[in-house]
Amino acid sequence: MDLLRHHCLAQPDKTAIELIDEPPTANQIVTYGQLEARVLRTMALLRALDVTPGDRVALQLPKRLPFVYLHLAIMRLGAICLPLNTGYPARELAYFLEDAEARFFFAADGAQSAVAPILADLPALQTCIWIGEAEVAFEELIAPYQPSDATSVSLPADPHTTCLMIYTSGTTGRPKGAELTHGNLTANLASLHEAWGWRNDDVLLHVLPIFHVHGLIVALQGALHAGATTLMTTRFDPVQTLQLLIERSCTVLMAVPTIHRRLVDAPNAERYSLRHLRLVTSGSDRLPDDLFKQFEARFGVRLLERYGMSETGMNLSNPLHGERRVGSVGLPLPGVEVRIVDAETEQPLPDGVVGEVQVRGANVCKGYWRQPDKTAAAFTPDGWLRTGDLGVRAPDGYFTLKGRSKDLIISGGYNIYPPEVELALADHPAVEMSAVVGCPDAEWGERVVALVVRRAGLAAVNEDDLIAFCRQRLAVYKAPRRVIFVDALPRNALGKVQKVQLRTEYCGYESDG
Ligand code: MCA
Repeated sequence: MDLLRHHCLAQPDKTAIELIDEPPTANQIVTYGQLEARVLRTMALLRALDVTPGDRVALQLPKRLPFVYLHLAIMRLGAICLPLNTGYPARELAYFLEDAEARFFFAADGAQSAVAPILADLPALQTCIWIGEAEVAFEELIAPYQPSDATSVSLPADPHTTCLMIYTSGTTGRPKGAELTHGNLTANLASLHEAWGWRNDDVLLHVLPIFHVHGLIVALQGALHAGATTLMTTRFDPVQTLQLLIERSCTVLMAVPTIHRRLVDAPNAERYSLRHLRLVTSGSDRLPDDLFKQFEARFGVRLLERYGMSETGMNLSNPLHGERRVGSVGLPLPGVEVRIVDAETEQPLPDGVVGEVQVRGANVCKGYWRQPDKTAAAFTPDGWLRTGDLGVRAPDGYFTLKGRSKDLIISGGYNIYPPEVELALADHPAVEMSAVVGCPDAEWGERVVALVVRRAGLAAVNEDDLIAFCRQRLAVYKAPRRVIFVDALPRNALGKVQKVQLRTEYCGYESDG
C-alpha cells in the first residue's frame, strides 16, 4: 500500500486506471496523482462520517472507480473493507451486513428500493450512503472534504490489522468472513510481483469482478503496486476483450477458465494473435487440459495456471520462465509453504501420493471473523491452513490438484456451497429434502443441480418453480440450473447423503421423478 502511495507521488501523470465505459459515455482516466488525491478526499469523507479503525465498511457497488477509491481509503484508515457481490439479493446481503456488524454501507443508488427494507433490522449499521452510477456523482460527494491530517495518509503501522474481509463458506454452516490483514496482502503482492515479474510499463486488461481476492487484490492491486496501467472493463465481453488486448497493446490478462473458454470460442477468434501478452493467468477453478492446449493453439500464448483461495491469496503458480505444465498449478510462490498431508494423521506424505493441501506463510489470513472455533478447526497447531483441497506433489516440486475433500461446487470461478442452496430449497413448502451437487459443464466447469424429494401431496411443484424460488433468495449464480425430482436420497449407515453416488447417477440427468 505504501508502495502504491510512492507511485502516486513519483509518477503523478501516469494513467493508473482507465475505466472502459459502455458507450455513449466516454472512458474515464484516473492518473496516479488523481488516484492519490481522490483516495485522500475519500478518507476525509469517511472520517467525517466517523469511520474509525476496525469498523467494517461494506461496499456493494458496481465495478467502477468509486469502488476503488473507497476500497483503498477504507484500508488506509485502518478500517475493514467488506466487498460484496453485486448479485446478492437483499436476503443474502442482510446476512453479511449483520454477521460482520457493518457500521457503514455504501450501495448503488439503483438498489435502494430493494435493499432499504432490510437496513432497519441491522442495529450495528450506522450509516448507509447511496452512490449514483456516474463517477461525477462521487467526485461531487468527496469534493468538499479536504484531506487534513498529514500523519494519517500512510498505512496503519500494525501489519496484523485486518483490512479486508471476504466471506467464504464451508460444507456446513453459514458463510464466514476470512480476515485478511495488511501484512497478508503486502506479503502476497510482493510474492506475485517477484514471481510474475510485474513491470512498471505493464498494461493489465481487467475483466474480472472486483469483489473477490482474484479481481481486487491479485489483478487490480497487483497492477497498482507495480505502478502499471489498468484498463478496467465494467463487465466481461469476449470480443471487446480480444480487441482491447490488441488495440491497446495490453501485456497482462488475468481470468478464469470460463472466460478463457469464451475467448477461444469467440467469433473469428482465429484472427487474433495474443503473442504480445507477456502474462495470461488462469485461476479460481481447474483449467481443463484441452482448454490449455486450445488457448495456446489459437492465440499463441501458454496460459499460466495458479492456485489460491480467499483465505490466502495466491499460493502456487506455474513459473513465468520455465515449464508451464499442463494440468499442474505449479510451484509454491516465494515465502509460501505448501505441503501434502494424510487427511487423517496430518503427517506429510511422500511425493506422488495424494493428500490434503496445507498452506503456511505470511499471506495466510488470521482466521474467521468472530468464529474462534472455526478458526481453530481450520489450522493445525503449528499454523498450517487446512485447505480442504486434495493434491499431489511431483518429485520436481510441481503440485497438481486432485479434487476437493469438501463438496464445494465451482461454477465460472465462483464458489458455491451446497448447504446454502439446500437451505434455500428447504424454505419451499413442497420440498421435503434436497441434495445439491455440481455436475461437469463444458462452459462453467460445474453447474448446480438439485435432487429434490417432494413433500407428500405437494407434487404439483415443478422444476421452474424451484429454480425461480432459489433465484429470489440467492445470487443467480448459486441457483440450480436443473432440479431433478427423486423418491429418496441415498444415505450411508450414518444417515449422510451420498453425494458421490448422486453425481454418478444423476449428472447424466436420468431422473426417476
Ligand atoms: C454469471 N452467471 C453465472 C455465473 N456468472 N452462473 C453460474 N456461475 C457463474 N460464475 C449467471 C448470470 O447471472 C446469468 O444469469 C447467466 O449465468 C449467464 O450470464 P452471462 O452473461 O453468460 O455471465 P457473465 O455475466 O458473462 O459472467 C460469466 C463470468 C463471471 C464472466 C465467467 O462468472 C465471472 O466474472 N467469473 C469470475 C469469478 C471470479 O472472479 N472468481 C474469483 C473468486 P441469468 O440466467 O439471469 O441470465 S475465487 C478467488 O478470488 C480466489 C482467491 C482465486 O483463487 O482466484
